[in-house]
Amino acid sequence: MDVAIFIGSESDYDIVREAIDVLKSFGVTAALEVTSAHRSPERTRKLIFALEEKGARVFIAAAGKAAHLAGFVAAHTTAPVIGIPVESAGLGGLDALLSTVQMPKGVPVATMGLGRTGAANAALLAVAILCLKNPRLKKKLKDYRAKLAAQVEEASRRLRQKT
Ligand code: RP5
Repeated sequence: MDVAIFIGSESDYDIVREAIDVLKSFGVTAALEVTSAHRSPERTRKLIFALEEKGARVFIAAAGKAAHLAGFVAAHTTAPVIGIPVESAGLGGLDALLSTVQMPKGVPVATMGLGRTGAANAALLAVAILCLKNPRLKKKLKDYRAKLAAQVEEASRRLRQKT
């Protein structure tokens, strides 16, 4: 297992599924755990150490509201930590975004954008980190980017024909 994914609540699963799908498409293995910085801090602490032991090289943490999960993980490991802020009722996710992004100097969290796009990008950033020591994975990431570029050209061609 290469990537450990934590979600603060089962209700975050729908968002983080996007990250799991992207990782799967790259053949990157991941372990998913529901664990909370606030509701189960001791479980979270133990899981960080246990999953590092099992080979996790990147952590992804998704949480909403006063989202301290990614920061909590970052406080317990020197592995790269990627945070996904999750939207919720009330403040619409701005609460989670600011809680995740505003880490104190010394303990960074790579904070993604909100929602499914943020989750997909979290997986892609994890892949980019793993690529540093995996040329085969790097080739897959380059192919993925080439596909995106081809889609842009194709969209432009389609619209040109309409105008
Ligand atoms: C956070 O509070 C979770 O990450 C979730 O996004 C939010 C709401 O949790 P539930 O009340 O749905 O369990 O800790």
